[in-house]
Amino acid sequence: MQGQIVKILSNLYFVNVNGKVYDCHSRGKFRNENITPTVGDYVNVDIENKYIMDILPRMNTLIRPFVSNIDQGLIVTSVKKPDFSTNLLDKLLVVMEYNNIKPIICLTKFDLLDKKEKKEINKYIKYYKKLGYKVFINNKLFQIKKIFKGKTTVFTGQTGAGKSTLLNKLDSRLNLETGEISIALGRGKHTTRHVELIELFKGKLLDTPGFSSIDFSDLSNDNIKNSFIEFRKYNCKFSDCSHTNEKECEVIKATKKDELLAERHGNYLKFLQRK
Ligand SMILES: Nc1nc2c(ncn2[C@@H]2O[C@H](COP(=O)(O)OP(=O)(O)OP(=O)(O)O)[C@@H](O)[C@H]2O)c(=O)[nH]1
Ligand SMILES: [Mg+2]
Ligand SMILES: [Zn+2]
Repeated sequence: MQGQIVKILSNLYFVNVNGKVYDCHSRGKFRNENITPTVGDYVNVDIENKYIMDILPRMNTLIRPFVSNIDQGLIVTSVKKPDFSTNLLDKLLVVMEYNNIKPIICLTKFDLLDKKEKKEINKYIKYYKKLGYKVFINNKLFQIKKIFKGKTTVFTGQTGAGKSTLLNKLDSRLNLETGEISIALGRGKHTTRHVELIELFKGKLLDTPGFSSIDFSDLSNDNIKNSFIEFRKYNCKFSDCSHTNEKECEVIKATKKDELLAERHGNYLKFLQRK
């Protein structure tokens, strides 16, 4: 029988087969082959003995969170507590672009901003929208609900950003655990401890544990460059221009003219140094 892994708790794999969930073990052969089953994997299962027999070919796999077969990523980003960071947002955008996952931005905790701070954040919203990314505020539930139909969407973002809170607001029956963040540190503690696939709004939604840093050491410099989508429209003198210090670089010129957000280009330079 074919099914999909919806949750993993230590060495137990919860597999949904035609709407019924079975707790299965994985076969030793995966370990030998160095394959680790992830949430989102389609698998062949031996229901009688509750064993995962094969993992079907994946469309894609993310390392952090460790999930497979994802269409789109809802990048949940707080504007305060933890403070808004273009660095983290751009990192997630790069990872999504690289893995052919459609990124969608969802900002949380707008209610904690004063007027001046809101204005500042609006500048970024405008920029990311101009790039073609959808940007939602987490109170626009009616609009957010529409994006899930027929898609597998991973909720990703920093710990304490409000991923589980948003899911609970989308459907109060979920009753997912959410956590107060430490005010003293302005940092979150991990509340969600495992990935869970939830069927909702005719789509599949994955709540995941947050993180405080992402490393993309497996991406080459070119992978990173190509994931900054606004760079694509510039024709630099040299087609292999790295957009770092070349004299005739159109990307650098555009940044100086404020056509390109200086922080985006700054993040690009940092990412090349894997920072
Ligand atoms: N003021 C305010 N607080 C929010 C908002 N969204 C979430 N929170 C609070 O932020 C804290 C963290 O929310 P969670 O939903 O647990 O965050 P998470 O992203 O799921 O965190 P992890 O599971 O650790 O990755 C909770 O105390 C929420 O009540 C918001 O829009 N405004
Ligand atoms: Mg959570
Ligand atoms: Zn260039």
